[in-house]
Amino acid sequence: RPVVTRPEAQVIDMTSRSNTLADREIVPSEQTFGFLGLGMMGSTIVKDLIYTGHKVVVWNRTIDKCQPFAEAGAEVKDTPMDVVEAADIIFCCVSDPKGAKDLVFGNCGVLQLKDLNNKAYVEMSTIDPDTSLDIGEGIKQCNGRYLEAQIHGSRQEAADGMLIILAGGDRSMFEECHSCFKTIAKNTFFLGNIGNACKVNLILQTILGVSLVGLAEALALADRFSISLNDIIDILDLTSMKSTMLLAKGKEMAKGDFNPQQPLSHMQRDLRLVLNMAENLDQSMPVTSITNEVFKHTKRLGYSEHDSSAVFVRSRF
Ligand code: NA7
Repeated sequence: RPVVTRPEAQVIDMTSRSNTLADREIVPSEQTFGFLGLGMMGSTIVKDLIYTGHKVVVWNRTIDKCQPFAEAGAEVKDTPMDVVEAADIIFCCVSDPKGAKDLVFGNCGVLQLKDLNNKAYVEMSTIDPDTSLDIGEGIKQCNGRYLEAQIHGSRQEAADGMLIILAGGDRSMFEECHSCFKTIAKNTFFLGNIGNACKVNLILQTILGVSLVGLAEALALADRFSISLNDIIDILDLTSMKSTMLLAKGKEMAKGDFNPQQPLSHMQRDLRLVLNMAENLDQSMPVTSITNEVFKHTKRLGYSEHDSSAVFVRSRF
């Protein structure tokens, strides 16, 4: 079993802006935007929202992470409920469905306000359609409006303002969030009812997860033959199989550089959500099931916080 060190914590540089923002004409909405969750994705998004002139109110469970945003002009609140009181449109971007539900239904959560007075709640955390329906129902019962806006892309794509937004739910909110989405994403899609965007996001994650495991196994075999992994990637680049993702992840595997662009724990969470969805439909997904097992095992080896490409380490055993 290899010695595993945690990847270095990434630091948000409040002074650097995504290059693409210079080319985009963004007229910031006059509304006040709340933001719950300042992890890697949340921080990167909020940084650019502040930069493009949006008025932002933030909260994070670990309060220290709010400090740079306070210095950059955001208002910091003590609880999610306080953020909702102070904002018109509230974004949530936390690790998983449980965290997303806690922030809405939990202690000091959004619904403690009882009457949301037409405020708009946008769920950006990666969640399954059932969780999204539950959250949407809770928000609407308290006179709020709800949009799921799943963010598809890596941390680097977030930093470059090149995410893809997949949205479902309240169409008017989709329009109201336009200046925020234009700040952080290269494309936005409105996919209809609540749940649709979650489904599409998880389907894309299935393609990604299965592809990564295939790539890792193939490169591990090359390694056993002592064939240079860089040669394989160079040749792959000349074939019709090449893709930005396969080439980038292949290079990371060859270098053993697993700096988390998308943490392995998030990839495995997504595959778990996919398999739960499939289970409810009696949809057979044998390859995805095995892919999930491979990621689960890699997690057990200590690679949760590394990039999903660390799945290569397991394949080499
Ligand atoms: P990170 O960098 O792992 O950050 C996770 C964030 O979620 C961070 O702010 C956490 O707060 C927060 N979190 C996690 N669980 C909870 C609970 N139970 N309550 C409140 N806050 C919580 O993830 P990313 O930023 O890369 O990704 C976030 C989402 O965007 C994820 O769903 C991706 O798929 C898309 P902490 O700072 O630890 O106190």
